[in-house]
Amino acid sequence: MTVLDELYEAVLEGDFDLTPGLTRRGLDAGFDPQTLIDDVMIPAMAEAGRRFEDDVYFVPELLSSGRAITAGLDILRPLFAAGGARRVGRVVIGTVQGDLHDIGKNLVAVMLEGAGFEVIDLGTNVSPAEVVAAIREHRPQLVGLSALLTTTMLSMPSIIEAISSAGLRDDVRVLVGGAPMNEARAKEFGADAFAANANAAVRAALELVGAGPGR
Ligand code: B12
Repeated sequence: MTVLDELYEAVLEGDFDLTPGLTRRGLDAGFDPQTLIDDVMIPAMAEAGRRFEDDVYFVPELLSSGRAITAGLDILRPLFAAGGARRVGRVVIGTVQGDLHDIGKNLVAVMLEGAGFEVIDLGTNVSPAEVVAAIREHRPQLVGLSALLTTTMLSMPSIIEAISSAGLRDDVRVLVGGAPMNEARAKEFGADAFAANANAAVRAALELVGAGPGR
């Protein structure tokens, strides 16, 4: 079994004690962080999700896989941050109110850091008032909102309305994502853009702050 297979198994099996060491071994073997995320960690998490949906995994197993991928990402995060020497902008990101899913949001945050953004991560279950307060405090160019539930995604328009009511809508662009989201919903909710995955999120974020390719 290669180190990549072992890392895949560790995330899938929720072996969060093993993931950091295996992630380091993957780096030592010459694999770049992006490969470890795109080709190993995300597919393992996706398989854990499929097992959950097929009633093979239940909440505890899924939580362990979530902890395992997070432990691996923690090893990679400094490398991404170091790579992003050029500062392209500041982003406030969070998972919306009522929603505790943070694996995808954390991935997006890590990759935005890698692309040169300063990321202020508000965590999960973030209220409209918290987003408004964070915009006032940190003055970001971009706000990223994540929702994984069809019920909680309905907090997105409330957050965007709160930003408008606070007179801050012209100061920030709003980028949204998460499994139940799509272009049409993003538009309906008043967001500026939608991205379906972390790579697309980086492209959209760079575009929104005017630092896209070619500028
Ligand atoms: C892991 C998981 C959990 C874990 C979360 C652990 C954690 N720390 O995040 C736990 C066990 C806690 C959990 C709980 C619940 N979950 Co859950 N969960 C999942 C699961 C299996 C995987 C989600 C995941 O992490 N995917 C991997 C990541 C990498 O993908 P992602 O989140 O989609 O993120 C990518 C993109 O969406 C995008 N993206 C994400 N955020 C952002 C933000 C921005 C700004 C941008 C641009 C892009 C972007 O980029 C990411 C990276 O590529 C999904 C099923 C699924 N296939 O999505 C169900 C799922 C989301 N859960 C579901 C449900 C119902 C629940 C619960 C209500 C209880 C239950 N019955 O299981 C609770 C709710 C808790 C709460 N209040 O939030 C349902 C939602 C149904 C719906 N349509 O509303 C799903 C779809 C499963 C299902 N089919 O029933 N869950």
